[in-house]
Amino acid sequence: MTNRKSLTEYVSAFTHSLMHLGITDVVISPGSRSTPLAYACMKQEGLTVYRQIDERSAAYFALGMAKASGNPVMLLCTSGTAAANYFPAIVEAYYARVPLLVVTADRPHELREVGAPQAINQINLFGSHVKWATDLPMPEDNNLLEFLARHLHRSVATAKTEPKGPVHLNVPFREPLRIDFDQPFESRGEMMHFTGEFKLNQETETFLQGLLQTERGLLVVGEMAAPMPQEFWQFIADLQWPVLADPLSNLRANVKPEHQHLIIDSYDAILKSEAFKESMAPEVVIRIGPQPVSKPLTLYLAAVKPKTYVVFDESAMMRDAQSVVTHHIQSAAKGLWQLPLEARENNAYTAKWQQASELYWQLMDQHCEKELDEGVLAKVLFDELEGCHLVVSSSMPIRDLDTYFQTTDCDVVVYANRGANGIDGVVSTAFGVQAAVKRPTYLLIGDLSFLHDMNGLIASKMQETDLTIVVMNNDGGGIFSYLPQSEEERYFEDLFGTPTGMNFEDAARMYDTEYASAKTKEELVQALRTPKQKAVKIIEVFTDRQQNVKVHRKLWNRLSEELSK
Ligand code: TPP
Repeated sequence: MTNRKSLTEYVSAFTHSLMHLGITDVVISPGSRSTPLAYACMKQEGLTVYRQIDERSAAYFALGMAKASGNPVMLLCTSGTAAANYFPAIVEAYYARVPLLVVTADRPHELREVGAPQAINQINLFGSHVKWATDLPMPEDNNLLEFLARHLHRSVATAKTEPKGPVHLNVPFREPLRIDFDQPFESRGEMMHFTGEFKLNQETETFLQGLLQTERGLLVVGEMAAPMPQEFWQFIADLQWPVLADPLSNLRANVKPEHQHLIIDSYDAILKSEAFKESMAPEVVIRIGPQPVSKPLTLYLAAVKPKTYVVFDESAMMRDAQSVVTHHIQSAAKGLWQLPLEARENNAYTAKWQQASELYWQLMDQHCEKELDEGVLAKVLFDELEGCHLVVSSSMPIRDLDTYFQTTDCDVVVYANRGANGIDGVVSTAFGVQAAVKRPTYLLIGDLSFLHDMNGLIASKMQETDLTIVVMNNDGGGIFSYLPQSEEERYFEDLFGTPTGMNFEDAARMYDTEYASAKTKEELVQALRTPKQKAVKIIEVFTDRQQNVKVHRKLWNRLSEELSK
């Protein structure tokens, strides 16, 4: 039997090591088997505990926090299906490279696989979707504490090493599970940890310097975790290549007016025009970050097959779904902008991209003036944002972000779950982002995605928050109307449209959030500008799926016409 003294010492050493390793946030879901660690986390000075009763939401909450802070967040739950509910968020964290420390409490070894209640096989439960998994030993009365400290050190270091990701610690506890709150803890010393900088070697530098001489070059920037430093902006100002900035690159907001013309934020639309594409093939493409959201860009690069397509990626698993990358530089992206570069003049190739982009935004202004659809309403939201974070869901919200979010000097930081593109857990991700940044946060989400994680709203009952949720309610999955399935009427609504006929006013009442609805641009502006009285506000925007497709296509057709002139 584990005695209370050893148990207390073990969990105190556990949380003490977490502090030493720089873990500051823990998300706990209630359950009995995790009791000793849950108590220790509550007791540990410097650790902030967040709570969420639904483990699926809890894991997405932790994911949102870790995404926004860049620091691993610890999850703690009891044994059984509680642990299994972490899985979707772990998958997302793995592919999106977000550091998580997933701690699942377990039965002691003699109660595994023998029919004991709430006992499932938790060893390697998350399979190949974690960077490392281990089953810790029982907290017995022996000399385990140094071993525990080293395992925690390895866990946190693994989660934080690029490519970052989740690590799973399975921790068995034997009853009784209560600890002694008054037992003092004396650390036996922690291991110190230092890291080194990875630098490009001379050969790589020379190679890149050669490529940068071309005038027909494109710099593609995928999702970026942190705002770019001043050095980056100087580099692209000197380079004078078009910078195709994914909506998650965070290069479209907080951009000084003198740099805004360097950012091409309309390529997703421009590259739908055959006339434009024909004359604009690049000689060299350099990409930092993952593949952008834009399908037209992906298809374009796959079709052009640039002679030189360089990707900076710290991981050996370099992201290249189209097999078009010709050079993988296994390094942090900053290796690129740290290259010395002489300032160039604006060239004709870049100027053409910039002119097309200017034309796009002029047409967009006219379009938004005249038309009303989900995209136009999304733009109303984007134009209202300042001094906040924005989380967007998968499906049309991320695409609307790509189409309608114009480069601005306003302070908006954007996140989405693009590791596995799920429509699940998005409400909780937004709460997690808010908890990490402690700023007003907005969430743009479709009705099905919102339904998927409505229980995420429980987070507002457990800790302070400040979240405005704009639900685009088009009564079902709007994205499918843009896909080839929509050409076949049979079963379309049954299998893809999946209307539910639901609206969220009653849900708002149930979760005690503020509620407003909007059908027009003016109503949405008013709902956004009316000061929020409660921690969470749901603004439900009613749109029509068929109308959305019609209006979207009008925009593309008009742009194509203008670009072919
Ligand atoms: N289940 C998960 C967890 N993730 C997915 N990406 C899907 C299913 C497939 N899927 C992609 S988009 C979509 C579905 C079911 C519809 C989303 O509808 P909604 O959230 O209302 O957004 P809209 O398409 O209307 O923009």
